[in-house]
Amino acid sequence: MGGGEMMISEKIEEAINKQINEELYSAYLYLAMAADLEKRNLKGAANWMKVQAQEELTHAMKFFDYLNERGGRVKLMEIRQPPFEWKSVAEIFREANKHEQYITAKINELMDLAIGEKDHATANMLQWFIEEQVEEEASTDEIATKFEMIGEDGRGVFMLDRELAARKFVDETEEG
Ligand code: OFO
Repeated sequence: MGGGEMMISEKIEEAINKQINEELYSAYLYLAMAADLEKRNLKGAANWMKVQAQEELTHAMKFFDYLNERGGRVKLMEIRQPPFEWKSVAEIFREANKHEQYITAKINELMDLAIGEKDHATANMLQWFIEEQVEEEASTDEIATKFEMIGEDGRGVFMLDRELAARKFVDETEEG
């Protein structure tokens, strides 16, 4: 922390700690989904979810690093247990999409809080997440919709699974 900077408020510190937990839960949830997809032998879809889980860890770390940078205290909390099985591959991706909508709401709440507290640095950091959430919602919705259209058509599932196998992890938080 440089001299003269305002210490992060307790309210914002607490909210960021909660968000670190939400992001870690997201990783946990997507890993659980990956495990269910592995069980169904959908290796490509499982790969997509594993990459998603890795992304969530980078989101948690972005908040972790930010809080430290602002002189706040990181307090790790218990991560709740995610479900371990779903009805279908379509349901898995639809649930992932619903979860992303929930996370978007959390990010928006954080932004409202930062604005309310006139904490411009936090609002600026959150801007990255606001944009990221648009992408997160869009990608999960697109895949869920495709699986819903394909339904039980084995050929279609096979093709889409192959497409999802191509996803590779890139740490998007590193670009600022
Ligand atoms: Fe962290 O974006 Fe998904 O949850």
